[in-house]
Amino acid sequence: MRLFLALFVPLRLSGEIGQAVEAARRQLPGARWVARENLHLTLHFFGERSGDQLAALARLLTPVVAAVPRFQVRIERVGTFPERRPRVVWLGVGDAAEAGALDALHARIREALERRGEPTEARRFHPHVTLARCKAPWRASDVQRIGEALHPFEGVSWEVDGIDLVASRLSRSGPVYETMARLPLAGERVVEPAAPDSDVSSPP
Ligand code: 2AM
Repeated sequence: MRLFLALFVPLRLSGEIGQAVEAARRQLPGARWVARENLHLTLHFFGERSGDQLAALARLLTPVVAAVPRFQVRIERVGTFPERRPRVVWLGVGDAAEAGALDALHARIREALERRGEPTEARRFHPHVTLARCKAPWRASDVQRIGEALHPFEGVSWEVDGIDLVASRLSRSGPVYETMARLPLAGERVVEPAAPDSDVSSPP
């Protein structure tokens, strides 16, 4: 199976993105748009793996991810790549603090994979949520039109409380994603219950 680690856009927000891109859909000839329920940010792409390898990766990564505190992420910027012959439209991560938390999660995962001898990408992490892909490159005027169509979109943000180890199957109607393992981030800090107050009249 083809495996990757993904941060899915929560469904309640992917609808909002879907509405925002509705106008842009009409602007881009020949684009394949990602289904709302599939909108995600890839943290690592493994490629073809066996069931045993999947289990080993889940065992390796579960404690690594569980040590990372939850954080807010914001998806807002619109971009296209590659720069010269653009074929992908994506949404990028918001301000520096949020991008920093995501980078830190990515770095932890990458270190753990490298320690295990897993191949990782040499190039810099470029977190993005792919909206649409096209076989033939768009013209500069197409790219400008999509930028304008998506301009009113103000972005969506949410608290990241887990990531998914996902298997991807190709079907005639596009990729079908199945979460094989859910990897939760660190939970809320447990607050010790206050000792029973014996004297309710005492000042705070
Ligand atoms: P993309 O959104 O930039 O296309 C499932 O296919 C996910 O894995 C997609 O989000 C895709 O990223 C990413 N992906 C697919 N093939 C890849 C590869 N060879 N290297 C890195 N990421 C890949």
